[in-house]
Amino acid sequence: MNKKKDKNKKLEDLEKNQEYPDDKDLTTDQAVKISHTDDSLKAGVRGPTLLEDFHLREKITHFDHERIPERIVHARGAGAHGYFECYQDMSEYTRAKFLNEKGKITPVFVRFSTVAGFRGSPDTARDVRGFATKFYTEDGNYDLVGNNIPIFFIQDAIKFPDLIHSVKPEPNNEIPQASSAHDTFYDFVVSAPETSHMIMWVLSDRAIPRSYRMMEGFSVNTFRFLNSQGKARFIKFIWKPLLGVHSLVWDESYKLAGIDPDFHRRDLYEAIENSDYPEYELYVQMIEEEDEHSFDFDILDPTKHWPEELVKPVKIGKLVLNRNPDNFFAEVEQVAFCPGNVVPGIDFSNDPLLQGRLFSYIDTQLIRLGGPNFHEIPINRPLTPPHNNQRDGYHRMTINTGKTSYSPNTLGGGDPKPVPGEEGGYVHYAEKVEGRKIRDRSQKFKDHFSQASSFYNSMSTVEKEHIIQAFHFEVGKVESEDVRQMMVDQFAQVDLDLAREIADGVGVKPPSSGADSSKADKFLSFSMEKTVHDTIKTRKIAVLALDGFNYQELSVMKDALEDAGAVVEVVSQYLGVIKAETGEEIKVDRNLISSSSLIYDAVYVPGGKASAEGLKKGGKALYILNESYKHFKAIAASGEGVDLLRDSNITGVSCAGFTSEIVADKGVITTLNNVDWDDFTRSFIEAVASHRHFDRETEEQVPG
Ligand code: HDE
Repeated sequence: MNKKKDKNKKLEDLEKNQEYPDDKDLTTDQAVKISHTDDSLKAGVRGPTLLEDFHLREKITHFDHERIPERIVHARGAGAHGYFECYQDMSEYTRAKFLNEKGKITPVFVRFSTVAGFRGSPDTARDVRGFATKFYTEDGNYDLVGNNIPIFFIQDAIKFPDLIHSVKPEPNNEIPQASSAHDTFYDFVVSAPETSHMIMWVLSDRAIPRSYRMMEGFSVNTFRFLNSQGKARFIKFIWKPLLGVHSLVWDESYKLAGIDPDFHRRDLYEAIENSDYPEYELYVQMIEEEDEHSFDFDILDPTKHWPEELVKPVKIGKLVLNRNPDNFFAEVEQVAFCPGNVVPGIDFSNDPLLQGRLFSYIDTQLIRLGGPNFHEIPINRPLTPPHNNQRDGYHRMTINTGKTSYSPNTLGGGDPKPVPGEEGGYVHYAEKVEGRKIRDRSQKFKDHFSQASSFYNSMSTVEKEHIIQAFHFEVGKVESEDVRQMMVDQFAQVDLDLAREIADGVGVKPPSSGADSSKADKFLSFSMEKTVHDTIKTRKIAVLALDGFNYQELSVMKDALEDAGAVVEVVSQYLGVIKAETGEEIKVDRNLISSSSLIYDAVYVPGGKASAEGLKKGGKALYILNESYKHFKAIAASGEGVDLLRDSNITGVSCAGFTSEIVADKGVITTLNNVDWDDFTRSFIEAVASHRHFDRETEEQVPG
């Protein structure tokens, strides 16, 4: 025995004193250093390649196996690391330790995603966004796997495969990619009217967010908080972004799919690299067990929202995303969320959608990540290693020691042992359940339209207009006239006028009767109109200039915007530098050919005769202005820059005349000269902060 120990010690010493390849040395997977990698081993320079080339074989074999199946839904995504800070001790409601101490910090990893598209599909498709958070808590990992829309399409998990089959590309020709605008999806919608409420949200601007950093996140399903006395409450979670909830407009979203399919991924990555860390506050809505039946809707029905006006959200903490992943595959692709990953203090409800989800996520990881040991992949590991008798299987990393892998045991001292509830072990809520086995749903689940009408009634005029346009686009792409007619008839139960508008746009008969949504409850929290409009932090603004620009104007504006937290890019004909009319030079960030109004929130054209004249010639600058106008973005111009604006197709607004005035008209801010520059920059900043100027909506549209 001692001899064996002695031998092991010698081996350890030997290992310590060896010379190993350092991390700059190229080696095989067996750590053999490689002396030549650019040619395979051949019998003569023009001879056949030899099978004994282990370096070639290993490299190609590994490459052949690089792909894993993409997620069946939410395949397209982006992720970030960060932390969660608890604002207040919530132990009155939950024993979850990460919520039991003011100021407590918990590391997190978040993955945002779209649902329908393949892994390489465009970020800006009209779709629900996933917002999944893994909290690495001291109680173990807790996953809050939510979406940016507070409800869902269906009420029961058994219909999920049908829903997804209908929205995915059609099976005969695999068209269309990342789009719900096709026959099978709307055929499902009219066949399953429970989808109506969700369709209203998905056809609203919520489904085309400006940024992952500017959307809410919702748990959707009903969970429970459980305190240490065993008292339970029904809960839903909400994430609210500090930058407010903002969207693109549809024309912009689908063009962005071509201009920059990575738009949201890039936006998240760049914000974190610039230390503009995305921040969200976590709120919880709580309903006492005794109030379970006090609402018009069933609180277990995932197609129903708990309006904030009825169930006030309590702010409980903040999420900060402050680190980009080092390796997309290892972290973003391999992260495995599951709504069933809960910690003591958080429990489930009987929401039938949630119950099915509890099964689905682990099941999908088994195929996607190749076996039952995906919790050992670094991104999925809890902070402390797990201890249990699970063993072996594909890709097992842990080397379990000892010979007992069963419980109870005496040979291993009985370890690992269960931990009683009062010492931190998970205890399920002792809910009393009884009932007959039945395939049915409760009566309130069967009201599919009240909240959909309420949602429509809560929208502003512009939001309603955008919903109608979205119906025209989506249903307009449905080839089956029957399905188009059934869509109109179904949505007459949400609002008769809405259905008539849809009918006009998609060429079917308008309904003669239907619901009047103006009589439905109005909840302002459904609308995005009242969101944050007082900051331009992280907004991207293009400055269009060529040689001969006015240095004073450009630099004052650039400084003011950057001081307010915006990201300013100088866009010019070519990369390099441009020279002002007074001789100063400034670096160009992007050339005109690679730029587009779509990647900016706003645009500014400084004066300088040669610069403005030159910009008129190519057409691209005029196009950028037109398109920015069409997409309701803030525009500013000064000096001769105003001429450029006048030469564009923008006719619906007034520009500064020949006096020293500042004219602000529907988000277009102009001045000729000699004005108070503080006032000018402030007006532009306010216009950018407003996000979009929908008062242009009724103006004649410019081409763009
Ligand atoms: Fe998911 N969902 N889902 N889902 N879900 C998946 O799990 C599923 C639902 C959500 O970034 C899959 O790991 C069923 C609602 C997000 O990795 C899969 C049902 C909500 C993500 C799955 C639902 C979500 C997923 C596919 C109906 C909002 C991406 C890959 C019962 C609360 C997580 C995977 C990530 C992913 C099943 C409905 C959110 C197949 C069966 C409702 C954010 O397991």
